[in-house]
Amino acid sequence: MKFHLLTIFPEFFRGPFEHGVVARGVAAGLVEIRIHNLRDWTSDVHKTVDDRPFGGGAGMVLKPQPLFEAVETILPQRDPARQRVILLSAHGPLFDQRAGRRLVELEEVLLICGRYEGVDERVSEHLADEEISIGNYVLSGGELGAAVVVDAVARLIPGVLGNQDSALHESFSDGGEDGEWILDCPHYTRPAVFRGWSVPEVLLSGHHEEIRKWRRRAALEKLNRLRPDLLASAADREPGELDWKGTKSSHDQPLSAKGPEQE
Ligand code: 9D3
Repeated sequence: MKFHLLTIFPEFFRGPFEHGVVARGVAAGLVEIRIHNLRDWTSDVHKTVDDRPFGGGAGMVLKPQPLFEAVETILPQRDPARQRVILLSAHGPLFDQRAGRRLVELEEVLLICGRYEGVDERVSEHLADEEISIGNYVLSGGELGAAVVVDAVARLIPGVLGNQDSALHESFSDGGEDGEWILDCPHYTRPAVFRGWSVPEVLLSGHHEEIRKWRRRAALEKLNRLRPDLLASAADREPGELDWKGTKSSHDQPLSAKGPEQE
């Protein structure tokens, strides 16, 4: 799968893509990442990519011309079945695991990173196929969002995760439907007692069936405590299996989430 990133900060991506799963996917030839400098599509001596907003107001806006010409050069024939042009923007629908599973079906994704106060609206209207936000907070530009999307999608490409990880993949860490991707039991490693805190006895018992049941229950208890909003959708998907009743409710716990955000 090929990712294109269009940015005014090409150096930004050195770090995130040169480590871990994404770097492994690139090394294995399963992921290709091409970083494009938006300024390569300017024609003035100052390589101007931004301009003042019509109608006045603070800040600068990314000009449409370099963005249109860049996208048209990078993807000269656009095939919506295989390719997608995505504008990272604070206003798009939120990226989530489901969106990641949709994007991994594509062959080529071009991520446009906005900057400054914004991007000329004609990019959203006539150039990008869709917009994506990575969360309800204000970032300074699309680069972090693009790195998040590449990481989340790249690890879904078959073969990118090692054997160890892909085993997890098949149980419940990344797999199926809403909520299930986050369903993960607490993990412990040595020592069995650390500063007086013991590892749950069952994990040391060697009783594999008991361990499996404990892990399922502990995962659900944690989900119910920290993300009751997701538990509801996970419970819908697997009737009967998500026996979370009797686990601690969010109201018992100071760490609890408030539930679905009202924004
Ligand atoms: C403070 C400026 N805002 C006006 C009230 C609008 C605004 C413009 C530009 C907010 C953010 C940005 C830059 N953000 C992104 O390009 C961005 C983003 C984000 O801010 N939040 C979550 N996901 C993303 S993806 C790209």
